Amino acid sequence: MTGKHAPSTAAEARQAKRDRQPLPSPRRQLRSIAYGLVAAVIAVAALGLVATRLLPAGPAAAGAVQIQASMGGFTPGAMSVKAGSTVSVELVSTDSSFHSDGGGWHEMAIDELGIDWKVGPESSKVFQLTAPTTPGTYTWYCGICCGGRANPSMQGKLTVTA
Ligand SMILES: [Cu+2]
Repeated sequence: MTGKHAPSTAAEARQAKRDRQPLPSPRRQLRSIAYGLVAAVIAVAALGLVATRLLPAGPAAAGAVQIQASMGGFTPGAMSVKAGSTVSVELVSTDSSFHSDGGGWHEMAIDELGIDWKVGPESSKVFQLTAPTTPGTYTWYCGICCGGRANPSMQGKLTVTA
C-alpha cells in the first residue's frame, strides 16, 4: 500500500530531496542588495561632505562681486558700494545638500533694503544690488542655517559710501 505522497520512483525521490533542501532564498538576495544600497548611499554622503571642504567656489561671474556662503559664514564678510550705484553680486553656496541644517541652502538678506536672496547647495546665482542714495551701513544675514539671524557668524556688513 503506497501512500499518495510517498516517492514511488527514483526520480520522485530525487525531487523530494531537492524540495527539502533550503534554497538560496530571494529574501536573502534582496537583503544583500539592500545592504549594498545603504553602503552606496553612505559613501556618496561622505564624499559629498568631503567635497564641500575641497572644492573651491571658482572665479566670480564677470563683473560681479562674489560672496561665498557656507555653514562657517560669509566670505568676504563685508562689502562696500557707492551710494546710488548698482552692482552685481554673485552669491555662492559652497555647501552640499547633505548638510542637515538647511540642506546646503543659504540666504543673504537685508531687511531694510528689501533684499532676500537665496542660493541652493553647491550653486551660485547673480543678483543686482541697487544701493540706497544715502551712505550708511547695513547688516546682511542668513536665516536658513545655524540658528539663523541670531548667529553672528552668519552675518555680513554692507557699507554704502558717499
Ligand atoms: Cu546660511
